[in-house]
This record gives sequence, structure tokens and C-alpha cells, in this order.
Amino acid sequence: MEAKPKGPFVPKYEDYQKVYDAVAKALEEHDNYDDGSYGPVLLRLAWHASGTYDALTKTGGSNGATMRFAPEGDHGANAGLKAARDFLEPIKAKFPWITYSDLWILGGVAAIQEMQGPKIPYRPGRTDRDVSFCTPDGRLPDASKDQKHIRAIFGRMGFGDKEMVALSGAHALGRCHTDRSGYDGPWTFSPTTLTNEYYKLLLEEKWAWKKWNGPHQFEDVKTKSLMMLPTDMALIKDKVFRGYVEKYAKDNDAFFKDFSEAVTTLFELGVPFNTEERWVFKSSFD
Ligand code: CCH
Repeated sequence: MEAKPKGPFVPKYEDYQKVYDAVAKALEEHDNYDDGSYGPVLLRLAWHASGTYDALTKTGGSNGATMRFAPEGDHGANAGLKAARDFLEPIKAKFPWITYSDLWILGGVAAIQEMQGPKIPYRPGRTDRDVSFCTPDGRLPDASKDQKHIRAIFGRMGFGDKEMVALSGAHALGRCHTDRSGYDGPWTFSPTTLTNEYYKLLLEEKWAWKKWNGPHQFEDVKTKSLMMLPTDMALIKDKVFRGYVEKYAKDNDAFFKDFSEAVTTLFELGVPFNTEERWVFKSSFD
């Protein structure tokens, strides 16, 4: 009889690929949500877990998964993200060795890749922390603001102008919900496929203030079915930001490269890794 391996289970690349595969399978199975995919809201969960990072005090970021706790989970910016956390629960139950913090980020990686975005190299090593590590409200961006606010928020995380515009391309995906942010509608006609369409639409469509009782947002004049937030429009009002918007609108490969690099940085902010090695997971269609 073969002896059972002794000592604690140390997960390897193959084990994390199994978790990736389980997320990809669940994404395919649960296609009755929103525009047909949990992908966008999974990405938003990973981004809101990471985007609380403050480079000065080295607090916040994806290490900890503190959005599980009421103070942070109840922040206005996180409204609706319970859908993404609940989506991942059965996967956590199947692979109890993975931390919530690593799982939420792996969920974001899988969401991007399964929605035909670029590969996002991944490192595990996040640990779950208690409620005392919850970040104060107000660290995530406020969509009603302008370029000054964007630079203040993403600058606090340590990002420059190029990364700010590249990361914003995530708004090719998903939609706004009136019962979450108060805003309404998708940014593009293909909200479950990652492309550079967001930049193209910003430049090519005519945008006007939407006439309604909700918060100030823009709609495309032609079809009135797409939207932009004030912070999205700031990317074409600001000259430096606009240069990157024009570049990404013309060149999807350049967008994918810069997006992948910026997202990899975002997902690792404030995480004390003990490995340099990053893994690239196979997508379901590779
Ligand atoms: Fe975003 N985002 N985001 N966003 N976001 C919203 C939805 C998504 C801002 C505001 C909003 C990033 C940057 C910004 C996604 C990814 C990213 C919504 C609607 C608002 C409001 C929420 C709702 O009602 O459900 C602002 C402001 C900024 C920056 O200034 C970055 C960076 C990323 C990722 C890299 C994704 C994906 C969604 C769609 C979620 C869904 O449920 O469909």
C-alpha cells in the first residue's frame, strides 16, 4: 500500500489551474445573469478588493479580502458585489485551501481571460485578514468627478496616466445598475467581450447628457442605448489622457499589452509575496 504524503498540502500551479477551470465552468453554466455572464461583476470584485490600496501607508489592497466584513462590504462603491462573492462561494467550498483573497483575484483573472481579454499573469500568496483591516470609505473612485479626481485616486495607488487610461478600458465590459451605483446601462454593445471598443466609442460617438431623474451621465446621441460616466468623459477632455485613448482606439494589441500589465500590478498592490514567479493559466478555449 502506498503511503499517504505527510505534512500540510502545498498547492501548486496545477491546483490553481483547477480553481481557474472551476471558475470558467461556473461562468459558462450561469449564463442567465445580466448580459449573459458573471464575468464583469467578478472583475469588478477583484478591482474593488485591490483598488483600496494606499501606497503611502501601505494599507488596503487585495491582501485580506476585508470586503467580507460589513464596514467595507457596505461602502456605497461596493453595492452589488455580493453577487460576485456569492458566485465564488461554491468554488471556495470545493477548494477550501485557497484563501478568499487569492480566490477573488483568480476570479478576476479568469473573468478577463474567459471574456477573451489578454492573459493576466498570477501569483498566489494573499492571506485573509480580520475586520480590523477594513479600509475607510472613499478610497475608490467617484464617477461624478473629473480628471483631477482620477489622478488623485489612482495616483494614491501608485499609477501613472497611461495605466489610468488602460485600466479604464475595463468599461468595455458590464453595465451600470440603478439599484447599485444609480447609473444605468452598458458602455458598449458587447459587454461580455473585452475589446478596445470603449475607446472607439468614446471618440467616435456623439455624447450628450442623458435627460432623466438619475445621476448625471452621458448617452450616445444615435441609439441612446449606451452610456458614459463623467469620469469616462474626462478621459477625452484631458489632453494627456486623450492621447492614450486615441492610441488604444487604433491598436487593440497595444491596449491588451498595457491593460494586462496594469491589471497585474493592480491585483498585486500591497501583497507581501514570497515568490517572484507568476503563472499564466490556460483559458477554456486555449
Ligand atoms: Fe468601473 N464602474 N469604475 N472600473 N467597472 C462600474 C462598473 C464596472 C468607475 C465606476 C463604475 C474601473 C474604474 C472605474 C468595472 C471595472 C473597472 C460602475 C457601475 C461604476 C459607477 C456599477 C453598477 O452600477 O453596478 C470609476 C469612477 C472608475 C475610475 O475612475 C476599473 C479600473 C476597472 C477594472 C480594471 C467593471 C467590469 C464594471 C461592470 C460591473 C458589472 O456589474 O457589470
